[in-house]
Amino acid sequence: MSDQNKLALDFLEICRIRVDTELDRVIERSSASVRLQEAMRYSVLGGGKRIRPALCLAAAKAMGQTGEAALAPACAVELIHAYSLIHDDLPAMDDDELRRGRPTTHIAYDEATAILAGDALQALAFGWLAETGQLSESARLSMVQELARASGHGGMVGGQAIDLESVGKNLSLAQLEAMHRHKTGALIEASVRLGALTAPFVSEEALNSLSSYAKALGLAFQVQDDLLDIEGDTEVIGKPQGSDAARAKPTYPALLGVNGAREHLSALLTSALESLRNFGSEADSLRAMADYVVARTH
Ligand code: GRG
Repeated sequence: MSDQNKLALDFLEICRIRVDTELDRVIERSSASVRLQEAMRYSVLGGGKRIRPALCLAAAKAMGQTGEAALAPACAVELIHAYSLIHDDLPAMDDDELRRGRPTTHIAYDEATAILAGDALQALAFGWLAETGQLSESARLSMVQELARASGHGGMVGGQAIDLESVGKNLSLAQLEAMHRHKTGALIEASVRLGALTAPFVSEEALNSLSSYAKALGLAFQVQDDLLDIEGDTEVIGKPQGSDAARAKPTYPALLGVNGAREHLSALLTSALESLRNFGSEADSLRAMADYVVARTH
């Protein structure tokens, strides 16, 4: 394991403990029925890498914010992520029975409870962000706006809609990237921006650099996800675009070939790291996270 990867894994573990402790406390305190609360806890605290909260905390650190102020936005982005996974797994969407090695929420509970748990987690994310005492009123308002943009029709939900509409179509690379920029990229970018916005002062230039970093990283995340998806499915790798398997879901390897997708991944990593060129060692956790995202094995 490279030193960078060790750094990222240690950082992720520290973030996981901090964030999970908070998430557990806040869900416990919620006024949901026992069953709904259980489903919320099951979906949020049952594993997961915590990439988004770690990016949020790493961006805060890069801006000199090492206190507790970034904890609420870090938890909020993880709650939005958890809600998106619950809804994505539903029969009307991807219809998956397993997530993180366990039954999906609608299998472990039932469909209605899963929908409600997702809805409740989304509302909890915005409420938490709006109410946190660690941030000024204007910072909270900016963050709520950023998170709404990233998770709604102009971001994650919009990307999911494009994804559903593109099944069976041959997308160009530009169309594929546009879909991923919305579906997964927007929340990853929001995670980084929210973290940065917890600092008392953030220059426009620093925020733009962090956004560029996050945009490249968001796409890199998806390329690596596509590569990991086909690793266990060599039949799909061998199928040319236009075959049933390639048409079923547009992916980077289907468009660029496996080697092309790997080259693209490496170019995105270079671009993400280059965006941090004006930052010093305070951005080392962001650098380690970028290396981790492209080298991850799950
Ligand atoms: C249905 C509202 C709604 C949105 C769906 C982002 C999204 C849109 C769905 C997520 C489902 C999915 C499989 C997206 C592809 C990106 C991906 C692999 C997400 C999983 O993220 P990780 O790897 O998950 O960070 P963990 O389990 O580690 O938290």
